[in-house]
Amino acid sequence: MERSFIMIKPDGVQRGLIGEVVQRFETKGFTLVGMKFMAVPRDLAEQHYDVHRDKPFFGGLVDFITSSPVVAMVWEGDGVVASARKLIGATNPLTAEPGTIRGDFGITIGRNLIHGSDAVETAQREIALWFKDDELAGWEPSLKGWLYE
Ligand code: D4T
Repeated sequence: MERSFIMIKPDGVQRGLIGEVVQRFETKGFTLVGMKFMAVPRDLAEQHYDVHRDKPFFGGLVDFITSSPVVAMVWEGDGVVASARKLIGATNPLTAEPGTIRGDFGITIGRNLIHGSDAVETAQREIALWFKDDELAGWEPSLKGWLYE
């Protein structure tokens, strides 16, 4: 079953949006298989955003992600990677559609609340970066038959 790495960034935690974000993924029907509340070491933040290393916003982005705790999560379900990106909304919260997490709660790109893997391969890399195997708990929700035909 497909998995995605989802992180509530420091602004989402500071603004008290952990429950709101988790609820959106739960009520959509996805399954939580890993979750930890953590301070992010600088080298982990740099590895996570390695593709942006040469961008002008890289330093500020790493400063931001390491400034205050985050909630790192792994969610599972059919098509979860693309669906999570839709639930999250466009990178810039000002242009993100209402009804999405960024569209409902954000204003500026440097405070866009949440991260979601952008492809299945990226998700695999990010999950391996943030979680050890024994920190993930695969399980079968008893309501699976009411979510999938
Ligand atoms: P993440 O990776 O955080 O889920 O965001 P996106 O996938 O939606 O967007 P991204 O990789 O292009 O950007 C990563 C991260 O950098 C911040 N950012 C981005 C920024 O502060 N200034 C910028 O100009 C851009 C493009 C926001 C998200």
